[in-house]
Amino acid sequence: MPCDLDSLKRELQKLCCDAQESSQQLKRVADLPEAKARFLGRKGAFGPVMRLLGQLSPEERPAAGELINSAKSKVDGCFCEAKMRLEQAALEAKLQEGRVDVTMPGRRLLPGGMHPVQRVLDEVTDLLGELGFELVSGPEVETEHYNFDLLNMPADHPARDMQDTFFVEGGLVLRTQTSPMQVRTMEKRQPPVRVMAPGKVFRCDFDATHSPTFHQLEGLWIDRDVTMADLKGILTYFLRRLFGEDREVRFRPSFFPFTEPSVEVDVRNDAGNWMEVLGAGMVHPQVLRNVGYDPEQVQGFAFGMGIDRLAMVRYRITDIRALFENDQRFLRQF
Ligand code: 2NL
Repeated sequence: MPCDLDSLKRELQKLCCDAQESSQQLKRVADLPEAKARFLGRKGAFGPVMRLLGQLSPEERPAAGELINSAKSKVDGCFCEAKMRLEQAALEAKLQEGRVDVTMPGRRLLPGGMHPVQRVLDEVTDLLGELGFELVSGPEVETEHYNFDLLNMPADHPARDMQDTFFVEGGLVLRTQTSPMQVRTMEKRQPPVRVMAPGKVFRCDFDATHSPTFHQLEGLWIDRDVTMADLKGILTYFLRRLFGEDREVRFRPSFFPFTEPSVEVDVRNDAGNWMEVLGAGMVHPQVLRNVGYDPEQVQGFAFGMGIDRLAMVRYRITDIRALFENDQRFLRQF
């Protein structure tokens, strides 16, 4: 090692050159601390130089110290510069990677449409709500007790046949109508009871006019003196609100096991044809007894309608399958 000021200068110059070169060759921020330590660290290249100080004469030492300090800060400056350069490069790379082409055309948003079945259902529940019917809903998987027995359809009744009903493990069925919900409501409450029960129902039947899953809404009004006249008045008003003020409405005698007497209700369409839209009747005394009511004290009417059928009449849809195939070209019309 040299031991005079001149050779110290030369040595420091060489260190500075080395540091500059080393810092300029750095490629990653992560490598920087180690490279810097090789010069300025505890065991770095400046160590031997410091030891050299001791060998100089006391007169030379202050000047030598100054030279060393200035060299150190030069070296430090080299690495500072390198750090800035590398950080800038990393930022550029990151920006480049996440670049967004703001001139690209956007994705087209297809407007959603309300399904015709939901539209009709909303309309019907709004209307019946105005008339004082409260909405109730319940399970789609039912016991045979609620789906059939309490509705006056005993075990040997043809409606319980395998061909119509989906049977589920454990003696349960997929409800074939929404009446079980009305039965459950009557069991829980005392008259007056005025409720509507909309929902999915299930029948083992599948062709152009039948879907295995469809939508039904039933209504029920029980009080001390609800009569067949109320049934006719309310249903006529309801259908005219739905299909138009001057719509012709017709009641035909019919049969259901859970009502007596029973009717079917038609409206005349624009082509002059009668379309069946409702089934209804005075609740059968046996059904009233089954839920713990006294048919000598209370009576009332019930009605049921297929919402899918109503939507088909309303929107002149001829194939029921259009309602659940979810073809965008069809649904977009609503
Ligand atoms: C139809 C006919 C109907 C009922 C449903 C009912 C419910 C209870 C008691 C008595 Cl809890 N009846 N519901 C009555 C008559 C007809 O539906 O054509 N549905 C699509």
